[in-house]
Amino acid sequence: MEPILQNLYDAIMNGEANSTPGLVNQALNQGLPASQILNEGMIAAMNHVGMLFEEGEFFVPEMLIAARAMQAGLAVLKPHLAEAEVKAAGRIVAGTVKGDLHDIGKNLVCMLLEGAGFEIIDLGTDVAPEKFVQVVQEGRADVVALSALLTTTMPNMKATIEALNNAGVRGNVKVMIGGAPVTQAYADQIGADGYAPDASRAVALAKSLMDA
Ligand code: B1M
Repeated sequence: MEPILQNLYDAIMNGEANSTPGLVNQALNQGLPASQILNEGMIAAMNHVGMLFEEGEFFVPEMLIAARAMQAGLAVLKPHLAEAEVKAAGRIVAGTVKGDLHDIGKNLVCMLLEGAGFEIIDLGTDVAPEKFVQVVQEGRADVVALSALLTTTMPNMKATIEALNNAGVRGNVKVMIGGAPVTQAYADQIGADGYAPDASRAVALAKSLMDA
């Protein structure tokens, strides 16, 4: 790995929110592509954090400070990831489902979608089904994008689709889902229109849903 990416990886692992933005800038100044910085330096570090948590070596506070460092780095990387194309590819309402506070992946998906010309309404985390329904009822979205990182909150993706159905607006929008525990099989099972395993494929999926 490039030394600067190793430093960035270590900074995120150690939760150094102060030095992380500077390291992202250094990597950019060295001419490394934003996607390589993101995948090798940043997402890889978060995956390592998750592994250590699973093994009982890290606890919630360590995960939290690593996440803060990641967010600080992402803020610097954002303009380089989101190189705008022609605007108004479609309107997307996005959020992490009810009960779930993980937002790094959802934020990345939103950044790339924005960069691809989509207009984003980001409802944040812990979003109740009714909030998505409200935006759809107001006619403000073509696509509903749901993220979940916990097996225990995945059922709230299904609950959101049911709420859209019950409100009679399911036919007005496409629903796409994603997040580490989510699969294509789950998307099929709950009647979502699409699943994407990562942020760049989420952009391709959103484009194909708009075409369809
Ligand atoms: Co939590 N956490 N966490 N956590 N956390 C995981 C998810 C976990 C896998 C860790 C582990 O055990 N290995 C585990 C879930 C186990 C499970 O359900 N199977 C877990 C747990 C258990 C918990 C708590 C329950 C811990 C506790 O309290 N005992 C708790 C739950 C809180 C809650 O939500 N109610 C909790 C809390 C937290 C923090 C708050 C400390 C923090 C989140 C901070 C934040 O997000 N602001 C945190 C973190 C940081 C993680 C890990 C370490 C990293 C997640 C992350 O940001 N990854 C995570 C372990 C891991 O994932 N390896 C873990 C980087 C991010 C870029 O990837 O989010 O997967 P990801 O997004 C990807 C794709 O999934 C996809 O694109 C993104 C970019 O490529 N994607 C989409 C995501 N959404 C998409 C939507 C789409 C399409 C693609 O379309 C709409």
